[in-house]
Amino acid sequence: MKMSFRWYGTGNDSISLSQIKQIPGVTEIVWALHEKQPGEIWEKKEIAKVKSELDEYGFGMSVVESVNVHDDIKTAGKNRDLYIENYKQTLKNLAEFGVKVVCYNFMPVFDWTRTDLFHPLPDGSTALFYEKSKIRQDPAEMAEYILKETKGYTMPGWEPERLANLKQLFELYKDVDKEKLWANLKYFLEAIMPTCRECDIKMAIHPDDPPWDIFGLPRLLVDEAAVGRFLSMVDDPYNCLTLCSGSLGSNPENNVAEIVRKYCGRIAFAHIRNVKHFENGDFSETSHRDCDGDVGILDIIKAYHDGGFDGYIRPDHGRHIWNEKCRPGYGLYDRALGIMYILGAWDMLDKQEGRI
Ligand code: DNO
Repeated sequence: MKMSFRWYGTGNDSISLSQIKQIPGVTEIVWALHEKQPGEIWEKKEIAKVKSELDEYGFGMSVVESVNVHDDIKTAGKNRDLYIENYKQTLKNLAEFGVKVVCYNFMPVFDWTRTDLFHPLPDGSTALFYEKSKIRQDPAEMAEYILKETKGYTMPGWEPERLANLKQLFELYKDVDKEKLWANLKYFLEAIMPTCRECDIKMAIHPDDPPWDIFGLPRLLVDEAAVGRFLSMVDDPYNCLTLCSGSLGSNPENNVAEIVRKYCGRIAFAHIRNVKHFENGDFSETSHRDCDGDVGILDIIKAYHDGGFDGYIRPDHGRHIWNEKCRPGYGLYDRALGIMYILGAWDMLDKQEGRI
């Protein structure tokens, strides 16, 4: 397992590389060119700039999160082949800098969705929260609220330029039902797999967050059956998963540890996030400690360990603690605590097996 930390880049993150360097065990930075619009080619000189920043601290740049997929690819729009060619060129450029895993998602219109970005928790901290009843309301109203609450940071998946055209975006997806979306995903993956093989880059899809349809839009990667369908639909070792425990785990029916056990060999990137469920269907994100949430963090870590997981892992969203001013879910302190929790459990398992 290789421990990583998501960083949004110089001038785009409240956290510095020198701070991350002091978190024990982190060897990789999960990065992206956040100013790029879906469909644009990532140029070598832009990638080289990030590499030189990371080199200064001895961090690897093996994982990109995300190279976003253009809506024409998701909807089989008229320029999909052009954007697929651009995607392949981006993969080739990334491969030259040692990138091994590209995380992406295939969610229509919205990426991850929450109704409150700074919800108060009983311990005085705040965390991301999902209130089911709010989702039935107007999506435009919600997009406006989310953008206002990002406190000046850009939120991946919630690019103001895209969301300004929300009506047109919904229009694009009006004839795209679940089966069409599956077919468009298959078309995309089959087109890029030869490039992935040639470049030795694994494509790692992020599950839908939350794992159910919202605002009438179809969502695909929602449970174990869907994960199985996805992996057999394009049965290629380069077609992999970003297994996000908090996304799948938002549905209490999903047993995330079981999914990890079943598909460990096809998980290229692990997101460890904890979530607490409420009876009315709401959920709150919590600390990474197993007993603070319901997804079974320790069972999940054990499942990775038993499966000999040697991919990349990162603590996912944390709470906002100690008055930290940071991007929602992506502060320094609680994610650093999360890393120590994950490494503590992992080291103990290694020790029990005489590996350390
Ligand atoms: C949220 C993240 C997602 C993820 C994308 C991958 O915090 O987990 O935005 O990066 O869905 O494309």
